[in-house]
Amino acid sequence: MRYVGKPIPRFEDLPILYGGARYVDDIEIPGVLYAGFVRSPYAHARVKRVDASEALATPGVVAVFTPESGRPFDFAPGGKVRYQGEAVAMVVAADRYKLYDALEKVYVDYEPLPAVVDPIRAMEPGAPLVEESLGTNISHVEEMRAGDAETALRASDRTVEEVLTIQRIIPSAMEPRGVLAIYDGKSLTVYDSTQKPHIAKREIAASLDLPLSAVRVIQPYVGGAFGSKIQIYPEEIRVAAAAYALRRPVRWTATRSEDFKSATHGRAIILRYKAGFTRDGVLRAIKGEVIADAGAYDWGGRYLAETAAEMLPGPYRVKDLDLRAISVLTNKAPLGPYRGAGRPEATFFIERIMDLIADETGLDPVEVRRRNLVERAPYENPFGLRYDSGEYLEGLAKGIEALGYYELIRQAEAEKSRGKILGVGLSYYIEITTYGHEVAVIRAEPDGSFLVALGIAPHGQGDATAIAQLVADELGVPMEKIRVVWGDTDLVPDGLGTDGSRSVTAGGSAAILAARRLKEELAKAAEALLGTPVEYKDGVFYGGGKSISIGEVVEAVYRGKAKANLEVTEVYRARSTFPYGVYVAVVELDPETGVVKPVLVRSYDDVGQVVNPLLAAGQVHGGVLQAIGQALYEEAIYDQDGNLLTPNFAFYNVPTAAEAPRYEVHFAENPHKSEHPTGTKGIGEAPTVATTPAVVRAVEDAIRRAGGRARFRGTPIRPEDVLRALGRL
Ligand code: MCN
Repeated sequence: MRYVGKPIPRFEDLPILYGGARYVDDIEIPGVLYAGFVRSPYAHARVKRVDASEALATPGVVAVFTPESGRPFDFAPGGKVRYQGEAVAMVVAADRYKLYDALEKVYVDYEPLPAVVDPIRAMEPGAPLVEESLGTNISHVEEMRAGDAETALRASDRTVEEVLTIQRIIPSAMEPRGVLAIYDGKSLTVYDSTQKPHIAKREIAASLDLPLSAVRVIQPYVGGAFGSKIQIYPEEIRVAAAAYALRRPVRWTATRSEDFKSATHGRAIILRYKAGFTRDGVLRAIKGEVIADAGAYDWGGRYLAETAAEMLPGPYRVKDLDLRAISVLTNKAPLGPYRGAGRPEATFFIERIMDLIADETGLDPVEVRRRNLVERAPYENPFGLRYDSGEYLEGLAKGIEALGYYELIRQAEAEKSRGKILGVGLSYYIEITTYGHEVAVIRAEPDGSFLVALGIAPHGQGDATAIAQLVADELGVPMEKIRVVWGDTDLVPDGLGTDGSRSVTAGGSAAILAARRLKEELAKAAEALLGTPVEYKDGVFYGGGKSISIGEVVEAVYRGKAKANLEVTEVYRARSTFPYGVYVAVVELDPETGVVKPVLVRSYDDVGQVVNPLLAAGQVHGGVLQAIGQALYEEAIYDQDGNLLTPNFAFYNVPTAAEAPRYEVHFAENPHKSEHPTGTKGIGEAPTVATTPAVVRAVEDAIRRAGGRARFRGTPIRPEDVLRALGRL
């Protein structure tokens, strides 16, 4: 039996279903202390004095760390806070109640400063400076030029100038951040709700001047992350530092509103551009600025602006580009990667441009894309990204066919006569997944089973099941004989964790290669034991008319009768790989209220080898719904003074099951495999990349069918925007 390609339910689920999965906050440690943070109510203020004396005198309070505590606590660097919710002090107390009482007794003398909230305003001379030492709020500019955009614009039949905006999003994982740190006199163990245990280990060790060998980071079950647990936050370092300083276990679990204010936000990118195209719908050039609203610290702004710019040409042939990727500091929570990280932004922008060309030329949106698409990979995009494999033109035709796009339009027309207003939208995407090195360790057990330990750090995706499938196939043994573990830096020497839709591709390839090398090791021992060259098949070595099972070989090695390495560590370096595909969205519009309901999303992805179609479809379901949130509901709103007006789920609207559309998930038949041993490309982010522009187009289509007219230049599209487009507001 081959496991790859089969819809096997994930084994990770059982503990979640019976309540046995332990998240950081579930881990009980005797004598643990509770940490909490005093956070600034101001978006921008000088911190003149922090008086912790009353808090310290409160019974049950063990310590208070303030700006005076210095490194590695690092509160209010430069004597300022730069966003609402930035921590200024940490209280450590015997229980949660005493903690919350004491937090109110830390008195902070703030001198409020004018805040800058709008990134465009932040770039203007005279704007308040988030970081004075820079002398500007522009923390980074990358000039990204290819070809000759000026000449191509002049040679275009038509040009258009616009500003497109994709709003700030709060990632909203079910489990907020949490840390539990224990110092036993020799080593520091940190339970951390993170996507990157090994990076957390490195940063914690460096901050505390501890050898790496003295720090162990354990990622327990994690209740989702969506990119917001990539950053190693000051809180993680501070909790570890407190445990180390106090020689007592210390824990911190963020509240929801604390996480809303101080975990990274996502998206928040603006494209100011001029584009030129021919009268037959071919995009010739784009010149403009990709501006990331980086928030108070440039943790992710630069990277996100650059990624959005690099991927802006998408799957299209346009070669003349002149872009400036700009990262701008503002008095808001720092920006970080949110599922898709730069590619949903790029795809929203370029697909909006394709739809604009369709509207301006009167051509069918599919035809516009057909006229602009790169025919096939390998292809080097104008900024040097090497699209690895794919048939883009053929993929469009197959996608349109598989998704029944024209049939959906016919149905929408037919429903109109029955008084139902539907809209149909389409998007084409290419995105970039997988990067960097990854590590796997495989160990043979004397009964012929295997333990596989991974440096990736899944937190809801089901990668352990998928990788068990890959390893079982490589070894030709039943999946029950493969146990996959992850999320413990003591089990694997290194790893980059789970982000960038890399886990199955990079982690799985490391695991396959480790298994392959282990087979070679065991073959050496089998040859010594049988005294003849051997061949391996399905858990058994054959040679000279004899056979010996893997388990027997391993047992013999453990007993010193033959020599072989029974544990193999493999490091795999993964080049990026580029999934692509077509998405179609159908929405229903209520012209009375302007409310838009997504009713159907059909996806067609070429992600190379699909390891587990059930899990891959699960990724599509979740990602599509998040992208619908982007298109229609979610937005982190700050007022002019930098107050977060959407500080919890009462104000911030994530879509629920009630808003979910019907899903129809398609994966390309005969997909274009990647060059990796797994043959896979990532699916973890593709749906967030592809869906938003399709939904936006569907809303425009519905408005047109209802007799209105709209071109949306930003998200989210709210009912009032729809009513305005219908001339009813
Ligand atoms: N898969 C497959 N065949 C492929 C690719 C993937 O069968 N060719 C399946 C695998 O079974 C795997 C899953 O899809 O379990 C996702 O694999 P992959 O595309 O490698 O992505 P990662 O596991 O690296 O996940 C990261 C990605 C990112 S970057 C974010 S953000 C995100 C996401 O996954 N956050 C999530 N999906 C999430 N899902 C949940 N439940 N929670 C999050 O926080």
